[in-house]
Amino acid sequence: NLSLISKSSLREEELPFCPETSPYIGGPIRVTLPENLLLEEVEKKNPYVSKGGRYKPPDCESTHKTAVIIPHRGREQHLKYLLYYLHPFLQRQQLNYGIYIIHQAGNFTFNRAKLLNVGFKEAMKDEDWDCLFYHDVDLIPEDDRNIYTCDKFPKHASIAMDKFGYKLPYKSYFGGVSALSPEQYMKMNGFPNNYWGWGGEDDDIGIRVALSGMIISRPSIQHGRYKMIKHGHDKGNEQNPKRFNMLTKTRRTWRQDGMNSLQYLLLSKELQPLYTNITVNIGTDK
Ligand code: UDH
Ligand code: NGS
Repeated sequence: NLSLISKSSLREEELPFCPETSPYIGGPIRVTLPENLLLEEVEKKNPYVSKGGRYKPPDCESTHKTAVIIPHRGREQHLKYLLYYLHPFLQRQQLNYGIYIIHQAGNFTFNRAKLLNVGFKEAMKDEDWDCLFYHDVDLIPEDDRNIYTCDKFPKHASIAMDKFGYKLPYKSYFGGVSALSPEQYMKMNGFPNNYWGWGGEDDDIGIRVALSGMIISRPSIQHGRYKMIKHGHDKGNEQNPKRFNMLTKTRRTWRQDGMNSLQYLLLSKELQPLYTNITVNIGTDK
């Protein structure tokens, strides 16, 4: 039906821009983890989310395009709770957004930072995102005013986590949730690919920010609050004994190791109802 098609495209062109501050944003969020929550219920609660976990405000044109990149393996329970909170949270902010799960295939040692590099590369093939949020699966934002857009400098968002008593554990901490524009990301050659196992990769990323001539931006301590879903160490993500030594060398390695040396094998890309699932073989430590 031609007249319908032209009508709907006209409507889209005529949408006004969304206001600078969304009228749907509230304050603190009381995070609880409902027992027996099903992914189907999360789908039902988010009827305006389209295939691959994409959303645009229906009544205005968003001025922000944000991709959320989540490194993942074997944390389906956490993922379910994160999606339950994150979709409505991002919709209240009137963002044009997409959620990507970067799933590490196989049982080799986990590599969070390399998965995030894959997420950047794959997400940018889909869309000209102007901001990418790098988001641990177990961190749920606790305040609506923690806006998921990028700042002038790389942003560390999870500055007040419950497990650290709602303050930074140390001054240069850059773990959990961070946000960079593609320009900021490329300026620091992305993230390191060589941190296999737990620890240090977030510190390396923080060091890269400084080495590439930028500074860390942070939300206010009242807004950057997160609840961490409690868990133990994962099998396959044992502490990386090399991390301290590697961190002394970042100054020498960051230009060679990062986006410009990233290699991986894309195994599948599925558009699930609530997220795009990218499954990848990232190899293993040599
Ligand atoms: N991740 C996975 N699967 C894994 C390992 C890590 O999905 O097997 C992802 C996930 O997004 C996670 C992130 O990588 O949020 C960071 O890993 P992590 O949550 O294991 O790291 P964190 O520092 O916790 O949060 C480490 C275990 C702390 C145990 C404390 C026991 N009291
Ligand atoms: C530091 C780690 C970071 C880690 C942070 C918080 O010591 O990777 O602790 O850890 N750096 C090194 O090991 C060099 S946590 O309390 O969440 O387990 O993110």
